[in-house]
Amino acid sequence: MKQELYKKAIAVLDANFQDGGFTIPSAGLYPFQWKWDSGFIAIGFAHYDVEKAKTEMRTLLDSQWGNGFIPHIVFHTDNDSYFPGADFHQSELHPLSSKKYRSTGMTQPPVSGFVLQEMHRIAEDKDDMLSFIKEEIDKVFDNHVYFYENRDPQDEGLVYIYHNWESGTDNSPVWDDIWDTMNPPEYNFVRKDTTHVDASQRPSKREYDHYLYIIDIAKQNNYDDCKIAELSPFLVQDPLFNAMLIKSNQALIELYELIGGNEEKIKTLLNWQAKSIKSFNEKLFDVELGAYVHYDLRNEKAIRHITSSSFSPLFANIPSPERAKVLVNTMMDKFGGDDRYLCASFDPTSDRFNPRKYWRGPVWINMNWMLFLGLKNYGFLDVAEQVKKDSIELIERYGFYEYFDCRKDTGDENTTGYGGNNFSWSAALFIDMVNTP
Ligand code: 2M8
Repeated sequence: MKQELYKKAIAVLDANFQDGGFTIPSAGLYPFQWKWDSGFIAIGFAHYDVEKAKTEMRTLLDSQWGNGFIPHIVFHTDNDSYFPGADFHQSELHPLSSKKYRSTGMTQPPVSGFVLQEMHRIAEDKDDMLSFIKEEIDKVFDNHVYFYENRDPQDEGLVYIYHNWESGTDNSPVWDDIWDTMNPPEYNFVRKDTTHVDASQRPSKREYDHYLYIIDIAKQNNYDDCKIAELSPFLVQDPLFNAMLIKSNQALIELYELIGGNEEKIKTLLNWQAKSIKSFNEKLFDVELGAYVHYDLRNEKAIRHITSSSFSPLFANIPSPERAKVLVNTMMDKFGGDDRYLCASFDPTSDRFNPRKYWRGPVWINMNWMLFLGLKNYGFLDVAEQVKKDSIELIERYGFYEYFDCRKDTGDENTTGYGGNNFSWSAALFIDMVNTP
């Protein structure tokens, strides 16, 4: 069975790989290249087609802007089955945007550093992979310079995101508190996502109004970072985003050490690391909740909800062993239980939890992959094993879907996986987890 599924995972990835040298997340629903998807996808390819893994990352890093920024979607084609597309985002408004690719003017979690390191770990021919990494690594470093120089206005070592789409966890209930502070206009537009996926599994029209309004503010200011920091109603220090930055910093340090002769960059990275990890632990940990939480920088207050992002610092070695224990207790207490798969994306004990809707509760394979590695790293081997087992079982039961119900019994025998099918990162990270003892 696993053998068959493994072949199917490869078939999903290969079918989603495009002539332009990138992989779409899911046919129909997501027809372009997405930043963090690409990173996870490259890890999957690295197990069986090294050239495709390299191409995926090369293409992504080729979309970098003159200021080091890497966009969240690269619009390689004129496909109009996705909204909002290139004409809405208008990346050309920014003076340093790529002249080669149209893109969005927002980014996504900084996965590239740790992805390069994973590719090196997986590669059989380490020398060959290291030469590839040598060609690309400075682009990732420049991307981190961009973050620390432009996204950290109070010089804390914690970077902000200015849009929920930058978080990757797009309509998490965490953002509801921010939507309450806004009153965007009613936009007239044609949704494309709900022609591919049942509307009950996607964000509402009113939520989209908020998403578009933030982009409009950024566009009115030509995507200028200082103006965005000053004016965006959404300005958040996200634990998942910052954990990935920290994980990638560490990966860059180790890769530069392997390459040799990059002392200045290593020094810079070490300074960022020390400051970021310290602030992360001081500012984002909520002792009462026993978990890391988001911080609303616009309204200067913590957003006190537990999400799967709350546990992502395990992946980046951020908590002390004692704090890691607290985190795992919180996770098992609120998200665990015999009747549930690990790990729901939002606190199942909250009244905002919705097991069917996008980032408001379902299980996501990329989050599980991170938790699996993080838990293992801290020695929580049983829980790590459970996260891996649950991920595989969900895929065996439903297929390579985008997200899954965390309830083992939904009360409806027609339950399927949710969102897009033949979803690339579910396939890619399945391949990686199966290969990781
Ligand atoms: C989802 O986000 C896009 C916008 O970026 C959408 O809903 O249209 C999210 O799950 C995001 O994390 C992911 O990268 C993207 C493509 O898989 O889909």
